[in-house]
Amino acid sequence: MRIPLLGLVCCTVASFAAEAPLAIRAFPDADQRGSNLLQNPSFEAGTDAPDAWRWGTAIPENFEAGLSSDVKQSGNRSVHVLSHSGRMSGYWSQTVAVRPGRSYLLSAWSRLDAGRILMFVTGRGKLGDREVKLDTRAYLFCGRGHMLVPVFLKPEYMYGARSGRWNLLVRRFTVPEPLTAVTVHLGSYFQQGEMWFDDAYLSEGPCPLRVQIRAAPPAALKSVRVEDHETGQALFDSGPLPARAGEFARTLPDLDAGARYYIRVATVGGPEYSREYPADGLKWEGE
Ligand SMILES: [Ca+2]
Repeated sequence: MRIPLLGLVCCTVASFAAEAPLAIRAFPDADQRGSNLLQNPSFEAGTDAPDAWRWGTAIPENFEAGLSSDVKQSGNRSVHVLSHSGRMSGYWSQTVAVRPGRSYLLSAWSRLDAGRILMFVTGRGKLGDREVKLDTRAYLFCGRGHMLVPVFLKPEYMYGARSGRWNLLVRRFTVPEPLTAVTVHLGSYFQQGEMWFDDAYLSEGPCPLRVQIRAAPPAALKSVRVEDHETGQALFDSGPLPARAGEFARTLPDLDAGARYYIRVATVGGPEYSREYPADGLKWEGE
């Protein structure tokens, strides 16, 4: 699937005190990879529920789950999960044919207004007598709704995703022998909350990172740097951008969209802004 580049709701970057006049977006460049292995990845097809996805939970009455036309990142719809309590988890799932031994990149855009998201991939098989399991996870939580917010803690002091903004979930994983199918799950993990998902993407092999930055005048871009999340080493440096540059858009073929980075943007006569990729507060678990 092609992740639409235009018409997206651009989210601004938080500085320490106020919203910055910059929109920074980074995501897997699906155009460079071509096919999406997921069906109905933007949740546009279906009447009561999205085609090709199934809803699963052990306590159905704990959830409201379905298509949403009010909140979407692209097209006309997203898929929605409202969890009334933390008693149970619930997920939208889809099973996909894969090739053992190959590396895959899974990503999805999510809006989390409260609660905890879990995006995970599972698979199970037997290699001789040995049971083989795949269980790889990405968690994202939101400080809003926490019992101490906003009375004792300001929302911006809470670690985790900011509510009302589209966040990118990303996970790279390798399919163990002998699995030929895996199941992708997007949903709520044992916490009261509300969330939406849109533009899921699963592809085999390497996938480059695309970075798009837009400055609202009079702000202008000076330079863009992408750093390794762990070491801080600069992996890409644009050098000085043209005078009064308002936009920067580039696919970085050497940077894997399945890894973690800091994107740092210097502005002309203004502060430097930074953004974590894939999302602030995203936690990975498993292979
Ligand atoms: Ca959509």
